[in-house]
Amino acid sequence: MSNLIDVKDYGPFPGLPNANVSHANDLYTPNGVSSTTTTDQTLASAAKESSPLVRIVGHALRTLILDLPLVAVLLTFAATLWVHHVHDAYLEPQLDAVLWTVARSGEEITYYQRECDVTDMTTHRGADLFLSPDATPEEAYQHQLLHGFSVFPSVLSPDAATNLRKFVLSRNRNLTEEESIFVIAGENRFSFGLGTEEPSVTAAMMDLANNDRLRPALEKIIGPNPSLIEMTAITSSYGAEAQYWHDDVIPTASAIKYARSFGPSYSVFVMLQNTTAGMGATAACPGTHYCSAGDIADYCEEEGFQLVGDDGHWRIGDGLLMNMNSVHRGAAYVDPDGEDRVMLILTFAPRPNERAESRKSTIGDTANANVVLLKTCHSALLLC
Ligand SMILES: O=C(O)CCC(=O)C(=O)O
Repeated sequence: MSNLIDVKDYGPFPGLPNANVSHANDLYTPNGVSSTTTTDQTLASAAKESSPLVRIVGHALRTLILDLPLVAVLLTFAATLWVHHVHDAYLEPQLDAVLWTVARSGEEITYYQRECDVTDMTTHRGADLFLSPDATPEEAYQHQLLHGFSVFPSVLSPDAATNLRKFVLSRNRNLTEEESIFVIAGENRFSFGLGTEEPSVTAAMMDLANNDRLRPALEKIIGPNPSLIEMTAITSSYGAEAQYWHDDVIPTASAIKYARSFGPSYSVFVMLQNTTAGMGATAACPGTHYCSAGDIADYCEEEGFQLVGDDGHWRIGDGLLMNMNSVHRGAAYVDPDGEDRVMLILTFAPRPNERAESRKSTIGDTANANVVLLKTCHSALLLC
């Protein structure tokens, strides 16, 4: 049996797998001696040559050239999907809600076109618009619903009013173009926004927020804890001409004709010094907050009147609560001996509330906040 090949000695036969050894490259020499040893030595020396450094560099190159670009593509794709989702689910509905279009104005109207004439004026006497100091919140509320103008006595202490007035006067004639706010008939009139960094502003806010007649009446009208949407000062000085009669929000884009689309808004004008008619005390045309058409400016010109009481004054710290749909104007300043008439203006709207209050801010052409809206109107082709 000497010519039988001993597997143990010579390795597996060609083509027969051996569970213990992988020798795909094994060759059998004519004398039966395997070349495996030679091949293994070659591989071993190759392995020795590919040092750890080469392997690390290889991995790094692969990561840089192949893996990272793939991850970047994947992340970009995921980010794009997310941005689309945020846009479609949140931003677009909000933009749609803000845009006031001709189609929406046709569909969403809730109130008929109400033409007013002079008989719609609720009074012709300034004193009728001043509440008595002991008026209850319910009486103040009913008064406001009737006239659209209600003067609350002493909503600001004389000290708070005087300090705030000093601050406003110190700024008026140094305002930059950016700080100045547009005001109708602007010559000899100044207006700018107030911020809570000024102590006299915060002191005044505390007085107003804690007033036990103004606050409950306002909350009865526009709901609890209303949002403050404007805080400015307007000063008029000798030579200021009468403004044209105007409302601060327009019927075609406000609660008056679109009660479900727009929230109501109310301004509070507080006099920071005793003010007379000659100093340009605000003029009112009461009852116009229910009007959406008619020769309103004409009859207000004839029958409108300035807000001074029977003693000829609108006193320091007295605050007018005014429905912004009410027609009014800053009167001419004609008293050469009068001091500057400084007025604090706060505007309130219902606080936005999920599922309860989603109506948008009204659009107008005079109030500070609305000037911004008006500019947006032009660029977004809104109906204004
Ligand atoms: O100065 C005032 O009394 C009123 C000002 C006003 O209504 C306005 O500037 O829009």
